[in-house]
Amino acid sequence: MSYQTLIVEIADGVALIRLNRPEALNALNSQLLGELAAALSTLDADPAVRCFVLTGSDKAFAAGADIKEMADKSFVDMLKLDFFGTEGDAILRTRKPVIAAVAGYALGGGCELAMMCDFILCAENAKFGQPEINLGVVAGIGGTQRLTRFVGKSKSMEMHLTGRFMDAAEAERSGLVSRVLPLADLLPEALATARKIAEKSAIATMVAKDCVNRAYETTLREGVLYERRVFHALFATEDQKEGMAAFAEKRPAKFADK
Ligand code: CO8
Repeated sequence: MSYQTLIVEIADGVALIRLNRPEALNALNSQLLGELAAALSTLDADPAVRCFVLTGSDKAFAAGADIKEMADKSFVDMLKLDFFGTEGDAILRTRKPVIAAVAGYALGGGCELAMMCDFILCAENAKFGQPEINLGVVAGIGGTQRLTRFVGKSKSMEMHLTGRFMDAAEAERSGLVSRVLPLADLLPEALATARKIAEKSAIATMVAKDCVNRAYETTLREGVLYERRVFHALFATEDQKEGMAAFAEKRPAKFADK
């Protein structure tokens, strides 16, 4: 696989995908989005990959959708292109865990892309924002919905109405990111976290991801019922037998994804 706007490296069960349009602070144009969707769906089916890390540069995870590409589009153009519709679906369909490692700007579509990942680790220099209001538009790939679920209505509304940025400390305080790290530690720690996930049963990680995501899609009662059924179902796997036997025998588990 070779890409013009991404750098992809696979090691120890982890696929590191780096957004690579430094000249535009990784602005998401259709080429990058198409390549990202293709890479994720190809690698999601690759048994050598058990977890993803999605990152950008030290200066920008992504500074939003590519404003220059969008500027002259009409309503009909956007409707026909379904800009980011298909690509966004490909990201959300990824069954293996995806960690966003955010340094620098994660703005507009960049913030929305990070929020589509399973969790966000960020560097101390991270800046999150939905500044679309300054361009005379609003978030278009889930920002009004996801940011509100992450940080609550008041903060989300303020960010969408004013376009102000949230720094790393505020993002952690508000539940947008799981941890803040010094910039130099961000990628090593994201990769170490991904390797830790890659050691688990791939069946259990897939199911855990599915269950947590249910919390966003359904009522508490339905979500708890769903979790209980899949918990029961995991007792049909060899990995459950191995994991529990390994605990009792005081040894590390060797999962076979069966
Ligand atoms: N699109 C295109 N080019 C960009 C973008 C962008 N979003 N962001 C930065 N660039 C380019 C700049 O134009 C500049 O290029 P050049 O050197 O050719 O002039 C280069 O990247 C470097 O940027 P700056 O010189 O501006 O760097 P600064 O450090 O001075 O500023 C900022 C950094 C604050 C991040 C600034 O670049 C900025 O404000 N960028 C735009 C942020 C923004 O408004 N993002 C939201 C975009 S809209 C969006 O994401 C909608 C998502 C939903 C779409 C779905 C459609 C259905």
